[in-house]
Amino acid sequence: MSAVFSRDEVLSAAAALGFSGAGVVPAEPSAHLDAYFDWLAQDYHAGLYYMDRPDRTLRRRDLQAVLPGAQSIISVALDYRAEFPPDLLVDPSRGRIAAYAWGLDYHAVIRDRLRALAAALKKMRHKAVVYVDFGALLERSHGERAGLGFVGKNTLLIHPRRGSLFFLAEIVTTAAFDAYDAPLQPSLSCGRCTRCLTACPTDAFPHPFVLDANRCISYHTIENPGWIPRSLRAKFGNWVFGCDVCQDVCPWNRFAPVSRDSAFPSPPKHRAAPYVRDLLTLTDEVYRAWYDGSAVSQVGRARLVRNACIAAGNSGDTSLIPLVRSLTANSDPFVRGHAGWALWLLGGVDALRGLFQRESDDGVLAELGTLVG
Ligand code: B12
Ligand code: SF4
Ligand code: SF4
Repeated sequence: MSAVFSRDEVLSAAAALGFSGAGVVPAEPSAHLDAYFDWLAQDYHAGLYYMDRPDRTLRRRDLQAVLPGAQSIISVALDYRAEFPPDLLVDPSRGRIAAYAWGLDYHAVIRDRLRALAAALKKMRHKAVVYVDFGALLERSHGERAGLGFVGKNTLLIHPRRGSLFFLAEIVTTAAFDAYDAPLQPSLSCGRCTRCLTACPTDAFPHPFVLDANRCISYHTIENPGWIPRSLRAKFGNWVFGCDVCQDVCPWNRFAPVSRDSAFPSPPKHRAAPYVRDLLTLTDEVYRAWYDGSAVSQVGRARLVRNACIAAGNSGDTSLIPLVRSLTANSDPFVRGHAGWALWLLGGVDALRGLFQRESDDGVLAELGTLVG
């Protein structure tokens, strides 16, 4: 077994695989573990129960639980910014999809490339585990240690020349390296800027550097499988999958380069800003044709239609009333309930007449009951 690997060689190999940044650090726990445990203690993880599972908290605390004998972490970044007409994104007749989901699903794209990198380590009989997003690893914290950026007040990892529109992923390995990377200079930071904190539509930052997922549009549109809190819905605007507001306002993203990676091309309109009308009538076939292979395919059609009901309500477009009304007979109770809310917003209490008689789901009845007061 080769004792020590060359840092420069592994970084060149990462660049050859298309990664826009890479760094190597010793396999030590995050210096901000306390911030993670405070976050859990405040229930800021909302319904992301996997964040609090004992086996997961153990792995975040102790990298030896991830891989016995772990010596190093290779952190990589992949830019995903693509060009798209900005006026279409803010058109209320269109739903808005977060930019990270416009291209191919990054989990698959990155996993395949990192496996190629890990194969070189395995060839030398080292162990190597590939992590992309889902793993029990504080990716931003390790990325920060590896010099891939600094943590902004919006909690994103920001690179001074590339902004924050990049994904992170890692290889944890038993291999040791001849040199290790260091964090960026401490002078690179948010300074006095607070734009993201004030721009967040739902006030999801209780403090700088801390996000409460219970209030985050990204959490609710992607991860929440059920009822979206009524008090937040009107603040969602036209977001139907994820949210980019705290990145769009960040001055560092003026420097975010357009990705040259074939996995993240300029998207067709339905990938970034589909008409709300089209989402309200989305069939399984069209859903598959439009979103197969993208991160949007992970949430399922019903959740996207539920989110489109909120965007329909927020659009103020009364021509959508017939489509929203027909969704109050949908087979999915969450679609029916959120369609009821949109109908109430667009047509008032009178528009809800007749819905109670044919409804049998307790959750939907409770939702409608609250709307009529
Ligand atoms: C859970 C999760 C979410 C949750 C919660 C987000 C959150 N802020 O915690 C939700 C669903 C809301 C979410 C949303 C998004 N996510 Co997300 N998410 C994750 C996931 C799976 C875990 C994050 C986590 O551990 N949170 C717990 C908190 C406590 O940890 P943390 O925010 O990472 O912060 C650590 C923390 C603990 O170590 O302390 C740090 N720290 C460092 N310096 C300092 C300084 C101070 C003062 C403090 C207090 C803390 C601190 C350090 O940065 C990661 C992937 C992963 N495995 O890491 C992706 C990840 C963070 N998400 C990502 C993305 C792209 C997004 C979205 C942009 C998607 C979208 N457009 O809708 C939004 C952005 C919202 C936002 N402002 O963060 C990327 C971020 C890339 C980047 N450049 O930062 C990641 C890394 C996925 C990936 N593999 O690329 N996400
Ligand atoms: S993703 Fe949107 S809702 Fe979530 S913290 Fe950022 S601006 Fe707020
Ligand atoms: S908007 Fe300002 S405060 Fe927020 S992350 Fe960017 S630089 Fe930091």
